[in-house]
Amino acid sequence: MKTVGIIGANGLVGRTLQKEFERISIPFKTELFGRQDDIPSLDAAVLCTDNADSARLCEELKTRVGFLVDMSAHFRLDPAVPLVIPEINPQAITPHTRLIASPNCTTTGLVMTMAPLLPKYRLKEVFFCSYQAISGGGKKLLEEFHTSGSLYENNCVPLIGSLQENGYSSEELKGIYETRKILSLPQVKVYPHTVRVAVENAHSLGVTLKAEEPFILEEVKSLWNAFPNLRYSEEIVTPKQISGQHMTYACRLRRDLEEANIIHYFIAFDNLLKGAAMNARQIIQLLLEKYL
Ligand code: 2RA
Repeated sequence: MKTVGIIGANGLVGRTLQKEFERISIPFKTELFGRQDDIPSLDAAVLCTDNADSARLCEELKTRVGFLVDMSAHFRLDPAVPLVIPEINPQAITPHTRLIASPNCTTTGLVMTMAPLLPKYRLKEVFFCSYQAISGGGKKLLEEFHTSGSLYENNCVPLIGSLQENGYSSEELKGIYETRKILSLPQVKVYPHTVRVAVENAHSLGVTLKAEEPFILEEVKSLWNAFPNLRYSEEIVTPKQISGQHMTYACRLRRDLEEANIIHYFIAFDNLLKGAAMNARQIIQLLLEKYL
């Protein structure tokens, strides 16, 4: 029986991943590790660690672990490392791949709604404003949120990650560059604005999307509903409602009042599931089916 390790098993993503592995009956053994533990030889491992630990562990483990799935941002933009969402670009994993990066949670929700449209529409530009849950910031932020007087209490905080010299936040830059890489659309223009809101779990985004062609709303809805793990809802969908669910939801689709090649919509998804642990579990399943 194959053995898959979860490294950083005590963080929010690590714990959610344990539950994901328990939920599905797949034939492998799971072993749990802290980020400082000695790691034995494994068939595969998911690194639920920060950039620095992931960089160190990938180097250390490359001869002992068959496949590494990294949840941090460290390798995501490395051209030699596939950045994979199994519904979108499983083909990015080749027989030679040993290290796979799992994307940023906000980018994941966004591209889940862009990818299904690509066969019909040439997407040119996307603007989004995110309403990101506290759980996306990890266990410490969640604890801080539950402490009275927290900056996040009853608030919206328009900075996620670190502020860069160009005025963008690191989270916004991930939205730009990871979107281009996952969708293989190096020219697509991405206008991100990321905000942390006083919601415990599940991210949401307001999105404006521009294509070369005029959008047909019923066609967009059908393309979304035919895509795995994505649903269009005619009712409004809120993060609180869908927290704990595996689907990414879109709602409030409308065509721009002046330009037929622009649509606006809202999406909500569980950032710890499709935005992180579910995506990692799907990558492991894909590896088991094809390469392990
Ligand atoms: C966040 N996307 O919500 C980030 C990291 N997981 O903070």
